[in-house]
Amino acid sequence: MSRRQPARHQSETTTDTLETPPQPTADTQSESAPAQDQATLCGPDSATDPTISVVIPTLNEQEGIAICIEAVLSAFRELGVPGEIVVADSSTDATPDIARSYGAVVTEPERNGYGAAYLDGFATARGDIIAMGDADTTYDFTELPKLVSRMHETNADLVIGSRLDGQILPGSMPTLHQYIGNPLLTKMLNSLFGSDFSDTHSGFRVFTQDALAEMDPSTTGMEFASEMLIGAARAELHVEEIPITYHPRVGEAKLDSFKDGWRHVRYMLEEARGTTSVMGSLVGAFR
Ligand SMILES: Nc1nc2c(ncn2[C@@H]2O[C@H](COP(=O)(O)OP(=O)(O)OP(=O)(O)O)[C@@H](O)[C@H]2O)c(=O)[nH]1
Ligand SMILES: [Mg+2]
Repeated sequence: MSRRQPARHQSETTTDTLETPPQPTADTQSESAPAQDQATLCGPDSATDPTISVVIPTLNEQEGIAICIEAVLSAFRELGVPGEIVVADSSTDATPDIARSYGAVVTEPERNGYGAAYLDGFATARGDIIAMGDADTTYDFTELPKLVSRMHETNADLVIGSRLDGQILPGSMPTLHQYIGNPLLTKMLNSLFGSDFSDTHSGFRVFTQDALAEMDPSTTGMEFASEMLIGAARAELHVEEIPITYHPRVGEAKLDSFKDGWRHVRYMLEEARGTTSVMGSLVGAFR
């Protein structure tokens, strides 16, 4: 991975704010969140600046959102810094009500799509550090502190949780994705953009606001995941990867394997056009 001067890291603020305790709705699957969780949560009206913002896109994730938020709250407690949870929601189910009941900031993206949701959430995020991840319990947000620690220890701009270098639990990733789709798409991106990522489709990432400005993503669909990393490679950001455990999803998948896989391929080829010998890179990658 290429290296450059580390991006700015502001010192961590203290955790002296107490927000309104959560009032989970009746349809929340989990137990009530302990009041102490709120000691480090910056809600929508909080005057405290969060150190970290966790941005979660949601499209009908009422089965997973509470579990994810509780894991984030546990991570904030462990990190000992004020944090906010931004849920970029396009749901028609109880997801936004559950998120609000925990004190999350809920935004309503104007456009549909995974990328559009993240763009909306990132625009709202106030923390110097931003974390991103799904609301379907596949990523374990209690692993967040180890990504943040790696960022601080190495002055990284971006830390990626790698499933392919970590543990993929049974039932969490279709065989086609685990052994063909994700490795091939990862290899393709690395070949075209001279990078060395181990899992370009991991959606569990932590980065600085400065790194976000340099990656400058703008796509609205699932190709957003590739676009961010192409931006990171081009900007020669300092990227670190850390093995994570990938868990089975709750709720219905929103990903369309072939349609979304093709969006990534098409996006990569369009981006690479004119900047590199596309055919040469691809032949080299799969020789
Ligand atoms: N707001 C919003 N969120 C979305 C949209 N599409 C997907 N999401 C959310 O983005 C996250 C990633 O979508 P997933 O369906 O989990 O896609 P995936 O992780 O590639 O696929 P799985 O492996 O099946 O989980 C989830 O939290 C979704 O709810 C959308 O159009 N709008
Ligand atoms: Mg998912």
